[in-house]
Amino acid sequence: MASGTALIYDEEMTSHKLLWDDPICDIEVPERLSASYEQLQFYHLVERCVHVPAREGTEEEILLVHSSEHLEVAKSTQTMDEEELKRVSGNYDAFFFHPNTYRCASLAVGATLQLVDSVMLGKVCNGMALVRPPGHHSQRNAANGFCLFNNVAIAAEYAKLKYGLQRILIVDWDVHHGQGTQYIFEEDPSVLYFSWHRYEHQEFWPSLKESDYDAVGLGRGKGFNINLPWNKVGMGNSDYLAAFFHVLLPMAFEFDPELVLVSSGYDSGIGDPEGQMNATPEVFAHLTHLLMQLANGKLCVILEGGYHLKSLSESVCMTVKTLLRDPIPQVTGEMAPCLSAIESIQNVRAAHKPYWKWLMYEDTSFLHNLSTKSHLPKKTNTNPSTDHEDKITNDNEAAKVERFLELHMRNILFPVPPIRTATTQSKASAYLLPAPVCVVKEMDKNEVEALASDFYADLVKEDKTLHSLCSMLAILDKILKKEVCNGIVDSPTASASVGVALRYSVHFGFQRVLCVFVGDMQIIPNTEDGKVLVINICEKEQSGKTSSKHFISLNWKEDADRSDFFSAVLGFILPVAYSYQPDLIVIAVGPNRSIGISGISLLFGLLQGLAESRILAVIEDTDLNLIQNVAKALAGASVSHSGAYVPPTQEKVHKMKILKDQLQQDWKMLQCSVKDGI
Ligand code: Q9C
Ligand code: ZN
Repeated sequence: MASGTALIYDEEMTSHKLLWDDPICDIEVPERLSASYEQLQFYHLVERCVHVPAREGTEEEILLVHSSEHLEVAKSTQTMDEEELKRVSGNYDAFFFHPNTYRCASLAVGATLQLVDSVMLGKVCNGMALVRPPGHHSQRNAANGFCLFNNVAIAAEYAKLKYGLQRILIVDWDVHHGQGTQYIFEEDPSVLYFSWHRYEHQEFWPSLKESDYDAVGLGRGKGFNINLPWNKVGMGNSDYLAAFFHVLLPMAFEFDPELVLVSSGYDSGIGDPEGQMNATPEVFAHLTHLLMQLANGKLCVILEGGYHLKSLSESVCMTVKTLLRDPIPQVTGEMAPCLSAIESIQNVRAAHKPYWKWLMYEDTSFLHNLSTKSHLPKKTNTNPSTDHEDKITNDNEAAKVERFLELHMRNILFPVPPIRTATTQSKASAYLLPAPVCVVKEMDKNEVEALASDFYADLVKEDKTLHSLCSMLAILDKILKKEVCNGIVDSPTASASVGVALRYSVHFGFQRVLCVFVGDMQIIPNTEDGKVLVINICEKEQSGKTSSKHFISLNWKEDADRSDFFSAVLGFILPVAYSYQPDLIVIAVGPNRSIGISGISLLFGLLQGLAESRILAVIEDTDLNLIQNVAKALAGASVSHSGAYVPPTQEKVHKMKILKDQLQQDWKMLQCSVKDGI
């Protein structure tokens, strides 16, 4: 399997610059590129990447998307004087030409295609291209919004042609709508295009009706264009994550792309003058990590917008760090999407219900609201307490941005353990594990006996229990002391091991431990009020155990070889986990598990976004294949699932809805509709 992260940067792309006064275009400066690259150098991320050179895109490649007229106009600007350049630029909405613009735009296309080639040929697993000018506003026959050629759209056509790809996902997290990309693919079912964007009921540039949630694609492309309009400024980390959990990711898993391209604009980040949003740089680590679970990890990130130099460059670093598989920093702030975000999410889900099996059983009885949607900004606010402040003074705003970015500096510099995964040599699993693993010496028996008897005196009387506790505690200790990131232990008595692990971690000082049980296990009741959240995934309801805030029972039985568990992980487990913000995760896999191996790998992969990636896996299962897959997931390998994802049955959707309704006041990231009285 491919490993490594490509980084593409060519200083020449800083030569494209504005030569005259233009208050609309003057934010698209060369420093956007150089500052991002310098920050990558500062964090020593450049030397950890595979350097891939840029090249010029060929005319043939540009013509995959653009008209020959457009190409000829662009070429003709190379020899123009300033006056002529200004005149041609005036033909477009928000674009400027410089004599070297054609050369730069062609390098931007070529750099993007070099990245696609590196990933598709297996030279690297993923990568990022720092390019200028950006691309997603550019259309077949027009420059627009600082964009001349649509780098990402060309890359998608190129990948289809050169590698025969049939399903490509484009995720556009830039704060502007990539209307250019939408127009290019709106009739094409082989490219799924997702964009969220500042919209404000069509008040915000480019102010198009077709940027709204009801533009779902045309003809054979119906259902393959997803617009999530933000109707308020101030959207933050939880709004973005909710959009991924409740809209993009389920669609993406059902679509099952062979390659993921990101139109990676950071004007959706905090401090940006265009976006006016609140998401901190850490959120881009999470978004990147979530997308790394698709397409076997084949992820190409291509720069689009981003105009606050500090916010932009820190967010670029977060993205590259995540591509390199460093632990994921925690997101800050209360985890609850705002009302306006929930409204948008609900609307796009309803609009897409006819096209996605996963949405088939959605309740859309509120649909009459949609037909009366207003194109005027709503001045009234039905629930101000859950909404962002509309107006903040500029002084406050700047200070707040500085504070956030300072906080972020602590996050990005947190130490990276040199070794990711710890295990003991107790079983055959050790030599099956992918490197790098750290084999830990078991803890001394007497020490453990003393330790565990504090908590569970009768447990340690049994010799095999004591033995497995020795292994588990040795590993847990390394995780708690941050010597390793995660660990895996096989235990004949998983529930006992987990019971002790939870007590030990809370004793150590952890405030929130998320514990996921998969399979039949005797769950030792926890007395650590609120410091442990249990999610129990099993086939049958345990008698007398109904769900409560800190004990959630999710009954889920997967059909053999048909993985429908993704919808429960995305729509339920992740939202609960992100609401809780654990500082450690313990996952126990026991006998009679009702979830297949690919579902379990997915669970491990996705939960690594939390608790700074600290996960202890306790496996009570003799299936070496399972242990191997869990170890792989912990080491950061992407899940390969051979297109086995299927949507859940109506019965399961119904079950999940009841649980969601019961728990969404406690775990607010579950909220994805405004009906039922949020
Ligand atoms: N009144 C990108 O972020 N603003 N482009 C035009 C006209 C243009 C943004 C305002 C913003 C373009 C790649
Ligand atoms: Zn933008």
